[in-house]
Amino acid sequence: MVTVEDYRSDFENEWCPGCGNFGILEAMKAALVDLGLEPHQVLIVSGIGQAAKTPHFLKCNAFHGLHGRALPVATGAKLANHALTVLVNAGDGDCYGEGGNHFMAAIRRNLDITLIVHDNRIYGLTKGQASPTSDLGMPTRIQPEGTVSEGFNPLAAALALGAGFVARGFSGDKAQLAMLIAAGVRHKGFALIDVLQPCVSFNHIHTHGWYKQRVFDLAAEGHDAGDWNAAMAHGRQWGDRIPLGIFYQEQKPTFIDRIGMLQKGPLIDQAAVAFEL
Ligand SMILES: Cc1ncc(C[n+]2csc(CCOP(=O)(O)OP(=O)(O)O)c2C)c(N)n1
Ligand code: SF4
Ligand SMILES: [Mg+2]
Repeated sequence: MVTVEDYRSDFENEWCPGCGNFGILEAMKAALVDLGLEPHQVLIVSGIGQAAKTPHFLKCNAFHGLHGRALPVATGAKLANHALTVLVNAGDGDCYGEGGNHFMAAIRRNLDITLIVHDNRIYGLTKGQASPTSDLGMPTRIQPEGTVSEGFNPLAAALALGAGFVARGFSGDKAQLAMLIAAGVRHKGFALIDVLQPCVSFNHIHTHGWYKQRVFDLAAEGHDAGDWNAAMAHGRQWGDRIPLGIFYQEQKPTFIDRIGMLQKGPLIDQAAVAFEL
């Protein structure tokens, strides 16, 4: 039986003490164990950033690539071997900024990939510039008078693009986050889990305590995850009360369902390749 120990890596971890990334890493391990997945069945893909170092700290198949380019790599890997469980770890800058177009394309394709975005609302690795999810007017080390762009809302954008699984977790609630990650992996199709992640070094506004005072569980308030309009309304909710949980879930045909030759099994097991739709 697979255990958390099977995923323990010996890589040295230099995330700052107190960083929310630790909670996400623990929740990922718990989810993979809960799913009963052996490390050889799992591929974790990332781009560049503090979040993107996550695959180093999990002992399974991993690909650490270029900034903003995790989703194209994950797409190729999933198409070549769709028997693999593929997860992506990305930062808010990595996924919604440099990789924004790939985010849109991945939702539209609906490949069976789980995307976990470590949303610290800042560029952490490059020491504190505003990211796409930094709110309008948020002061940073580089923009002391505040950002001059509107913040990007990933949940509302994903819903508007037709995503079949849209969720938000919090690194400070590992049990709920592990549940959300496992649900995202179980969902057949593209799954977005945006994770509120404090960056203790460069985001002094969205701290662990700031989130603790505001987050609430959508499920406990009777939210119907099949109701797109309610999901969108909660997706736009921010401020004194911040919802967590599964905002929306709908089963749709995946990219693999739509391609005839992929029905015959993973490409890596097929001797001759003749493309047919
Ligand atoms: C194409 C490209 N542009 C910019 C950079 C520099 N860069 C590296 S990490 C990073 C920001 C990372 O922020 P985020 O994705 O939010 O991850 P975090 O470090 O906050 O986890 C930037 C701008 C790069 N490596 N490649
Ligand atoms: S800079 Fe921020 S995101 Fe990066 S390790 Fe430190 S606390 Fe975490
Ligand atoms: Mg970031």
